[in-house]
Amino acid sequence: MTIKFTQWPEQLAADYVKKGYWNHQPLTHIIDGQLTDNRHKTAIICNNRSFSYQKINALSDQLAAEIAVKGIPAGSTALVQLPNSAEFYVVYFALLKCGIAAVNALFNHSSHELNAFAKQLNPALYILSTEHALLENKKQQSTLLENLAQHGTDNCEALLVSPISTVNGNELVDMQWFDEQAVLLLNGTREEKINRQTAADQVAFFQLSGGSTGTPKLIPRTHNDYYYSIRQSAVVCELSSDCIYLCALPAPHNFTLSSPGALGVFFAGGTVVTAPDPSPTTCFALIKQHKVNMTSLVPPALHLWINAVSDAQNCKTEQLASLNMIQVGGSKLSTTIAEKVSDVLGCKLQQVFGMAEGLVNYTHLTDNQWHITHTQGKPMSPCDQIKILDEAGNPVKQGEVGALWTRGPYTFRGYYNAPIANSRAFDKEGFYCSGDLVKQTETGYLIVMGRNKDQINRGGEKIDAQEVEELMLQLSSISDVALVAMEDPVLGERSCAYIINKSDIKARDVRRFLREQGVAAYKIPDRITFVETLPKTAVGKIDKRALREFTSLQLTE
Ligand code: OOB
Repeated sequence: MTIKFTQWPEQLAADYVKKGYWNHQPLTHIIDGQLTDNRHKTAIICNNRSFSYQKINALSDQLAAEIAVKGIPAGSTALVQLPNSAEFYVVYFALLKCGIAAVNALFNHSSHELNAFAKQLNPALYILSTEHALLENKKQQSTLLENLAQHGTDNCEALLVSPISTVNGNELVDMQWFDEQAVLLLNGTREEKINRQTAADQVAFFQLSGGSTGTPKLIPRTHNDYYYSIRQSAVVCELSSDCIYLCALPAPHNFTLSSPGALGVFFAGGTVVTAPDPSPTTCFALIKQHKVNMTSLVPPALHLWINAVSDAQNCKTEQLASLNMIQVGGSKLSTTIAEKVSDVLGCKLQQVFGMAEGLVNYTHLTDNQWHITHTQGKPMSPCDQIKILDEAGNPVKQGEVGALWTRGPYTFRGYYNAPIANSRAFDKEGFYCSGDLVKQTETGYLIVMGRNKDQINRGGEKIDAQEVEELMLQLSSISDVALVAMEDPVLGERSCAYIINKSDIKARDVRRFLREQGVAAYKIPDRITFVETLPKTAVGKIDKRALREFTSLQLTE
């Protein structure tokens, strides 16, 4: 059983292999590579527990064996939602070993998002954290868990993971099958080694798209393409086994997983320290305690870090003494903030402009200050191809703004099972339209200037406007609605809903309704404005550009 997905054309694929971009190794090779010289080195520090490479490998072997015993075949899919923790990586590698392709939901996704993923994938296995609020909702009949209750014993399995557990003071991972009382403690009881990995040119797992078409979309990532992006990221970011990386943003996100992220750090033989959130209070203490030298942040978190240090000078900089480099990406970083990083935080800045679909751009550590503070970096691979096109589809002149199209050895070729979205997102040559408006410097670096996709980038968290609009339209008192971005000094953007109201529904009713639908909190509109009409374009569509301009005028008044 293999998962269907859009493959790269044969000739290109052969070329990627010939040039060594694709090495035909499974993603678990990342850990295998450390099992000789580095096996006793600490791979992960999570709360008060630390796990060597050997331990992570053994735990994922044992979990893979437990999953295999349940009879879930290779080629199945799994829906996983775990917090930043060692368990996240144990599960990640275990599922790879079983040949089960996981979609890793973000921890702040709620039942609406999880249901949408489950509907598309029909997972044979759910892996959820017992600490997650969703499990509380079990009694409140969330559709997802109804699903689980129905299928839990026959069609699909569910594994519950307790993130923090010490049993008799041992490093154990505590997991429990949904339908069984017995707690499954991964303590080496199963000898069998499972190796049912999918072929390297097949789907290893799914990344999540930020979305802009109303339905959350899944991005198939193969071992070959993802492993290449990890190796190349590790080279560009000059990672070595000395790297001690703080994973403070959500672990499944493409930034913290592979750019170079935790997988890049494992590849280099370094150590990943997990943080439950990116706040200065949480992170500064972890940095000091574990001598962290690298981390990745979204711009709003960087903003908080800079403020925290500026407010309390010496004691904070002393806490950050080991920190050598902060990567910032996910949304546009202002030049003013970028310029403060080295002075205030005493470390280097690297800008990262990436996407779960593939292409990742980095500024390089050796770049001059202008490139580091004013650009979002250049494509990391010599084999990345980009086109910057005007509205008519013609290449813009060098330095002019246009839409970014890209293809290459680690940029996907199609969303999972989404032919209509794919026909719009790709051109005939297989270039993917990222929905970003960029210009390119003479030196080949990209500067992100805006967006032509219907999305709000709320401090790195992406909101698919259409998805939220469609939910609001389910309220019979709303006859039309448009969700647009409004500028925000901290988050960069927040969301504003313009609503045409048929009766006298209140903003709080709309928010309550969305919460009842199980929508992730960051998607609930920050501002709701009731209007008589919505501006329309010449072809009769809602004119979102006009609405955004109207919003920014209102904010500056
Ligand atoms: C990262 O991935 P996604 O899939 O959550 O979001 C991708 C989109 C890009 O198309 C762009 O619109 C925006 O996020 N973005 C940036 C940016 N980095 C991402 N916009 C402006 N400046 C930047 N530096 O966000 C992602 C994936 C891998 C590495 C880093 C970020």
